Amino acid sequence: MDFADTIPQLAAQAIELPSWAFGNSGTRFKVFGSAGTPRTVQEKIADAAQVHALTGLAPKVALHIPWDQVDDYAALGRYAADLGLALGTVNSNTFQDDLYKFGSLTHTDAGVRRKAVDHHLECLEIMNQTGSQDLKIWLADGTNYPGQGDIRGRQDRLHESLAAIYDRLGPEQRLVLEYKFFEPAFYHTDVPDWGTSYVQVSALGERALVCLDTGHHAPGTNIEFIVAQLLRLGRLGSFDFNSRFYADDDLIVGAADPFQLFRILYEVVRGGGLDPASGVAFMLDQCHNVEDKIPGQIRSVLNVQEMTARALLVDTEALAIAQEAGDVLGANALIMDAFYTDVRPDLAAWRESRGLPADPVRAYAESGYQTTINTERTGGTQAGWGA
Ligand code: PSV
Ligand code: MN
Repeated sequence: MDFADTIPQLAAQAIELPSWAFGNSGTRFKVFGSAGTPRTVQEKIADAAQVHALTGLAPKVALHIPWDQVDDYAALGRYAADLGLALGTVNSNTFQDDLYKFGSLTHTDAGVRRKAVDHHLECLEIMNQTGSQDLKIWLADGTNYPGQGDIRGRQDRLHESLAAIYDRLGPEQRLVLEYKFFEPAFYHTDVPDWGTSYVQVSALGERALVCLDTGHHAPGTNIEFIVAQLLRLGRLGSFDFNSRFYADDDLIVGAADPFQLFRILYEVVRGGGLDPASGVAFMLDQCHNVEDKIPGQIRSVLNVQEMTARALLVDTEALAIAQEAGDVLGANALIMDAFYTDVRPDLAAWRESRGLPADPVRAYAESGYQTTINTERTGGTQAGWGA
């Protein structure tokens, strides 16, 4: 394939931005504030609109509830639409309330489970107003010590709670269950891996799917294998893209290991996941702790686009022949040829042909937007991860 052949698929690519990427974030040691940080969800959406305007790649913003709570979600949807965006995935949050110290959907106390289920029903109500398709569930549930909880009983209760939520999905809505191998619980986590998520969502029904966060695996995990398997099973609902060196680092996607991102996207292409009809949602789940947030998000969507373009360049016919012939090095060379192809000049020219800046990061720096928000956004409380 030449670059020109990849354009129809690149043109259909849409990456959802997380509202929380625009707020201040940090580690348990320090959250640094920065000039121009949004104080409201409306300001977060306005910042996300900059990313889309300069890249043409990010038409949706995901919300996190209660961080992005407002009185009128339909009005928030209209506000986003006026800026050229739609509201996307709604993320629930049962990890910051004292009530959930020992679990939420898995808790032994039926009253706590009820509260956690009700929170998800509230998220579904918000989705009805915003027109969002996906309810994304990530649970902090787990235990820190052997014997602390009944691991098996927790799985049973998780199923019951998820079923109560699934029952209330609208006909166009989906439930996506995200897994994470550790943190904040360290001995066991109730949804630690894709297999557990797959088992739980399969028991619910066809509109329950797995969310794969690229930062949620042990070092050395072959994530592209998981992508291939979930696509094969028809259960890959969405990605949370980010990158990691050590743990759930939430760094810019493709920054730590662009080759891994390429390999993941190659399996997406191979499994038909780029086709919008596949229903795979591409989301970022990142925080920008020390770098500027808007250019950080611009860099992120460009990284996904660049590795998608390279993945599309793999000569799949020649690869199939090499694989069948047992030509190990020949097959590997075909993958590496695509990975080492610098698509940036072609992407820049293609962007310009559509009226977008050749270099969106530079265009943002020259736009004056950052200076404007730095001076205008004074007073109020800056939004942060968790607020
Ligand atoms: C958990 O680490 C997670 O990846 C989930 O997607 C949360 O909703 C998100 O991070 C919050 O940043
Ligand atoms: Mn995530």
